[in-house]
Amino acid sequence: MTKLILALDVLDKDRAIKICNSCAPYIDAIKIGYPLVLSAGLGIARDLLKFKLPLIADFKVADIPNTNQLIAEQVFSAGFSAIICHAFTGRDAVQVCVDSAHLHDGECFVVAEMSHPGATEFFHGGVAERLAQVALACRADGIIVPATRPERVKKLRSIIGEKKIYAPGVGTQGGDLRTIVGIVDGIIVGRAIYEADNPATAVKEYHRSCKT
Ligand code: OMP
Repeated sequence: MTKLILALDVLDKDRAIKICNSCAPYIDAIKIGYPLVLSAGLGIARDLLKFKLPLIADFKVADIPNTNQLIAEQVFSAGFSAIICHAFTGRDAVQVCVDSAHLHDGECFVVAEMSHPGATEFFHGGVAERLAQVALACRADGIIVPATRPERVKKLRSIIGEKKIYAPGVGTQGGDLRTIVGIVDGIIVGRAIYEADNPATAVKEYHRSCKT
């Protein structure tokens, strides 16, 4: 069973709630980040908590340890249950995100390799592998990998072992759902659901693929 995580990158609070109303029964978590939080405010977390689903804060935190800690504290105080951070900042900066998450009974996911075409510029040549090692060393709960590159997912799985792998990039970014669904613990899907003519129909399709 693969988790289905809705990436809710819309800008309007009412639209966000409406999408969640139709999608909530078919998803395992909601992920929000800068687009919705900058437009609707951090209080949107409270509004989404009523769906009783884990809420993932995708701020791709990438600062010095002290600033990362301040960000993580805000995230978990707002009711999020997981945070996503970058690891190129180094082990100490990742560790505070992991520690803050675990202090709040939450989870921390580390970006190992990104899904867009330009990601090959810096994440290849051994970098993603090293970032996955940092995630492992810091006892992060999992990594983010590109659904657009299944061969890379397999390579990073060999490093991360049993830890969770969440993969964005199916649907609009071109990743093939059927190839990816069996080799990750969760897929992250945004536009292919919330921009569909009927998000409820779209989410049910993804749900079926994840649960069979
Ligand atoms: P869609 O392309 O609309 O399905 O959205 C994908 C979601 O996953 C967006 O919220 C992205 O910010 C996020 N994402 C990526 O697309 N690629 C990555 O490498 C990492 C993420 C992420 O960390 O969630």
